[in-house]
Amino acid sequence: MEIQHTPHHSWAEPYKIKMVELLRVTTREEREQAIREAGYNTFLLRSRDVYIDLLTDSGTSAMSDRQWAGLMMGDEAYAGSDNFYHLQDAVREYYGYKYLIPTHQGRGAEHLMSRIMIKPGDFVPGNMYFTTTRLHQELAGGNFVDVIIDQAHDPDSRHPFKGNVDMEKLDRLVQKVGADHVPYISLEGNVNMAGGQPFSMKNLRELHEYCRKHDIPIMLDATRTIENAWFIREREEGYRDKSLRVILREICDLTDGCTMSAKKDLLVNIGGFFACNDKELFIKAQNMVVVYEGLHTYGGLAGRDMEAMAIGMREAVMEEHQSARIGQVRYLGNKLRDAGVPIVNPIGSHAIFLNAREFLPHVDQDDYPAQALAAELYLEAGIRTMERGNVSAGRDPETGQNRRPALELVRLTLPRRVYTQAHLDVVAESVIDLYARRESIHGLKMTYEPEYLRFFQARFEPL
Ligand code: P61
Repeated sequence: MEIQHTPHHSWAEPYKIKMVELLRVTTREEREQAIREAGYNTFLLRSRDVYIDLLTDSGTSAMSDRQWAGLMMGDEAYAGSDNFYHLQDAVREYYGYKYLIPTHQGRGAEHLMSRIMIKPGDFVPGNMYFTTTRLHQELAGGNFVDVIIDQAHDPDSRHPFKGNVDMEKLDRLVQKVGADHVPYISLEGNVNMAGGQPFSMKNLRELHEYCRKHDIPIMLDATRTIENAWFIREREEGYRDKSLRVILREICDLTDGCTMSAKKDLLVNIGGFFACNDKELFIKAQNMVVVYEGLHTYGGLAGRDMEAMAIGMREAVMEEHQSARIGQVRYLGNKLRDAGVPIVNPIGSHAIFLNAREFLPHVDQDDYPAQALAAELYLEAGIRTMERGNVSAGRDPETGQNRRPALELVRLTLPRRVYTQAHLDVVAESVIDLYARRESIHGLKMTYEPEYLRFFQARFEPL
C-alpha cells in the first residue's frame, strides 16, 4: 500500500465542525478560589471552571458523526454482542492480533495482564514507567526496571527515537536475574512520560531478535502506537512511502500482544482492550476478565462503546487525521520554542511538555515546581495542564523518599479534534507571559498524600 503525499503543506483539519460545546471564561478571583479549593491540584478542579482543558488527551477527543451514529447501533446483549465482533475484526485488521479481550479502559487491561503474566519477585523491564502500568506490575509482585535509552531522560537531547530500548540495559537485567524472572518486556509507543517520544522499527527489530533468543514476550502498550508509526515514517530510512497501516502492522507483528487505552489514538471517550496471539494466554485473560471487568465479549463496556471504538480505529489510521493531529501539536510547540520557553525536544505527538526545572530553577524539586507551574497557568489563564514530575513519580518503595525524577515537566496535552489554532494562540501567549514573570512563582507544600497514584488526589498549599 503506497501513500500519497499531499501537495499542500498545511496540517489543516480533515473535517468541519457540526456541533459545539460552549466554554466559560472565569475571572481571576474565581480561579483563585477554585484552585485553592482544589488544593492546587489541577485534577481536583471542576471542569466548569476551566477555559481550555489540556489536562489530557485521554477520553477527551471529539468523536465523528460516524462514531456517534455507531452509538445508535449498540447491540446491548449481555453475551455475544455484534459490536464485539466488529471490534474484533478491526483489531485483527489493523493491529493483527488474533485474540481480543475488551476492558473498560487501559488500566483494566494492564491489571489483567499483570495478574496473568507476573509472578511475585519477577522483574518487568519497560521503556520508561507509566504510572498505572508500573503500579499494576508492582501490585502483582513484580519490580519495574527502566531500560529506556539515557537520552529519554534528557529534555534537551534531540535524539529522533528517545523511546528506544537500551539493549545493553536490558541484557544486563536478563543476565543478572535470568530470563525466567522476566515474564515480558513492556514496550510503549510514543512514550508518554518521556514527552511522547517514539521507538524506531530498527530498535524494535533488535528487541524482537533478542527476545526470541531468550524466550521473553514483547507486550506492547499500544495506546499511542499509531502516532509512533507516524514518526517512523517521518524519521526512519525506508518508511517514507509506507502507509501508517502498514507500519502499524509491522510493529504489532514484531510483538506478542498488547494492552490498549482506546481513549487516546482510537478517538473514544471510554474503552480499552488486551490482545494477544497466544491461545493459552488468551484463555487465562478470558478467565480473569469475568472476575474484574465483565463477560469476555464486553469487558466492562457497553456494546455502543465497542462500536464507537471499531469506527474510531478506522479513522485513527487515516493519514490526514494524523497529519492534522501531529501538525497541531507542533504548531503550539514551535510557538513556545520560538519564544524561548523551555520545552522537551523533539516535539512529541500528543502534548507539549514544559521543562519546569528550567522554567523555575529557583524552586527545589521537593517543593514541586511542575505542580506549582500547572497551578499558576490555571490562575493566569484558566488553562488546565498536568504535572509530570516529582509528584507523579511518587516515592521509592525501598527508601520512602520522593523519586526526584530527571524529568520535571508540565504537560499541555491536546485532545484530538477539539481545539482550534486560535485556542492554541491563547495558550502560547499565556505560557509566554508566565515565562516572563517566572521569578514570581513559588513552590508548594504537600498537605495530603494518598497511598496509590498520589498525583490524582494529593493536596497542596503555597509555601
Ligand atoms: C493520560 F495522569 N494515560 O496520559 P487508562 N498507558 C499509557 C497511558 O497514557 C495511559 C494508560 C496506559 C492517561 C490517563 C491517565 O497518571 C495518569 O485508559 C501510555 O487511563 O486506564 C493513560 O490507560 C492507562 C492520566 C492515566 C494520568 C494515569 O492522561
